[in-house]
Amino acid sequence: MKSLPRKPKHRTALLAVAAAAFALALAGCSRSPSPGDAASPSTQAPADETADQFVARVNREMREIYTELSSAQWLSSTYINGDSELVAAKAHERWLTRLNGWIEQSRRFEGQQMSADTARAIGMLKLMTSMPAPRDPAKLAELTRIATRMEGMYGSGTYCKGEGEQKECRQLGELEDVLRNNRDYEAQLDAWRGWHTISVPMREDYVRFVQLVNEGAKDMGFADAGEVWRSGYDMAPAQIAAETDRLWSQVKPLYEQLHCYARTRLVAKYGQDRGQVAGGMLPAPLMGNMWQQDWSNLWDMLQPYPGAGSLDITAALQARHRQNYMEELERLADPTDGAARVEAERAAQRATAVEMTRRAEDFYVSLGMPQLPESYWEKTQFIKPRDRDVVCHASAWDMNLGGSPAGEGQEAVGPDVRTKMCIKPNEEDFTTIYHELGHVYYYLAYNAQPPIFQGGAHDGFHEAIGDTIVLAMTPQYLASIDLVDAQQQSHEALINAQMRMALSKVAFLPFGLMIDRWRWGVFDGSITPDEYNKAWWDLKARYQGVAPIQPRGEEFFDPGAKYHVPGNTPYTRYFLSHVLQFQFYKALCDAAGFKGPLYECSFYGNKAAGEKFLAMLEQGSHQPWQKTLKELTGGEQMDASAVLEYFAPLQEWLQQQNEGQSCGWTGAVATADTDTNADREQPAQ
Ligand code: X8Z
Ligand code: ZN
Repeated sequence: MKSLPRKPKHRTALLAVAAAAFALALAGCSRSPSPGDAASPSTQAPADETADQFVARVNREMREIYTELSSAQWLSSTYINGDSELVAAKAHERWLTRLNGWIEQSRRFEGQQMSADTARAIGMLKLMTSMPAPRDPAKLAELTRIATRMEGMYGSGTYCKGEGEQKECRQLGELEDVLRNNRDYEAQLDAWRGWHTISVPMREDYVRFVQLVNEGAKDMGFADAGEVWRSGYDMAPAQIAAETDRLWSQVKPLYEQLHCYARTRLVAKYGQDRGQVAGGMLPAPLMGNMWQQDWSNLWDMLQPYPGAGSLDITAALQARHRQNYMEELERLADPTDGAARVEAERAAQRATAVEMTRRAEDFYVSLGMPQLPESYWEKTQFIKPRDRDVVCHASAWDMNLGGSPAGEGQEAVGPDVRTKMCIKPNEEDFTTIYHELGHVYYYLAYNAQPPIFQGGAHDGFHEAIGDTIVLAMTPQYLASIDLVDAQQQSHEALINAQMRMALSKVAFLPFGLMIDRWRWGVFDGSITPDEYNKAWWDLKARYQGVAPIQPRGEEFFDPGAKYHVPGNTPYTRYFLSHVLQFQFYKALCDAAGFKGPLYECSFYGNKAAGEKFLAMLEQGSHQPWQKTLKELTGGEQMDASAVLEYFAPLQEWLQQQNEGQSCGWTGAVATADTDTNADREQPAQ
């Protein structure tokens, strides 16, 4: 589910914080409500109901209607066509209508005395969706149609070139493979530009979408939809914006060093003209990733000490895949049968994906967490289906909020959790599985909470769980599972290991910020539709120091080529997660009694660390996140000093490497407009 109702993965939130979360997340039990009922905004609210009774009823009703929403959204994400789109939009319409009804009913209790829990639950209702919907039923329905359509456009996005017999069509996965593996300049440009054609037709829908969610936000008493998003952090909305600035200023010097080093290497590879863009920025199509959010795929170019501690996880996974394929071939009655060989290849892909997922599950189980339920293995989408379009962007789903106990005449229903990915045997997908299982274990851990509190402490917590485990995937851990060779202990090997982590974690930080800087500006009107693309590239320049190699004018809609924009998933959560995960990691290393330097710690197999982690997950969002953070780490603030502690050896090494270079960038961005400057004021707040 998503954002609100949608993908849970992100969803985390459920609550107040969570806003989105829940959208889906809820659900359960029961049989499906009649559509008429669900669509009525004010379903029987007893006149003499107390606030406590109201919250209990909302929790009950949520469970009742949630499964319809999650099932419809699962279908529309795993089988994109006009029918599934229609069904998902309708289910979402019913959900948002009901949510608006609860919010309306809750106004009766304004100013009344009530318990802290009840007040929190009521406050969270308004934050439960990242898609605040207008009260006007026609507009609400229009909103859900647009949202479903945009996500379908992203999932089915296809770039074709050539005519007739020469025509060649590729989807995101194939275009990403080019950026991942092919260092040919023209091939990368073509793949990058090609993917950015798919979002051009979304622009009009997005403009309308913004009008509609803003109307919904105003109906609820917020200034705009961005303010709704910023209200889920147990602090004033303006304060979370300032918090992200503070955290960014802590880590920015480290990012600038990494940027400088990457630029030197790119220039060495492609030359002065092609290896950088005017002002010293990095060329967007050459960073190994469609959005320049993770530079791990440039390992061949950026590896500090080739040969000192090989960390080629992708090669090891591909070898496993080949082995699985050979085994499938051996089972064939006629190994020359072409069709049977194709089936064998599919079976091997699935087997490899399942093996990778089992490996990730094993880490959680080693901490004392339960095995995933059997239904997870039956219902998960592991690989890309051949016969239909799906949304490949990875997500984790809680289909029924933990199921429900047996009622009169009803059987107990267990939790139904799933992930949806198009797994390939490479390092990026391998770590993404660990990330997704973090969401799944969070769902399972907080399923005992009432539906309204089934969310992350805040949405950044939800994103940080699996990534905390990824930090514990040290070279020693990877060697222990036979993915890399036994590791040498040397400074060179350490720097290699740190670089591997930095290309994913440090490179991400400014990207994690800029997306919502853009959307906050779009929602508050400081970025208008006639400058959507310009503002996007201004922010890319300002925060990431990344630029396209040729002007990208308003005939494009480049934000729509990033999943979370058409999918309407708030993105600040990922920035926060990239800070919090280091805090969690440090706390769990302490719990495990680890005494060495932070970057060497793996708590794989440590039950004391696992117990502490699980205790945090079980809290869900029933209390302010500051309290939950304190219980785990001893502090109540998000703080990037653990990031800096972790990367201290690399930062020192980078400074040496960059000596004599003039680092940093200025921002004359290659948009159609030439007055763009990376240093201009940020659009939103
Ligand atoms: O969207 C995701 C996850 C699902 S919550 C795969 N991530 C962000 C992205 O891909 O843009 C994880 C890291 C950032
Ligand atoms: Zn996630």
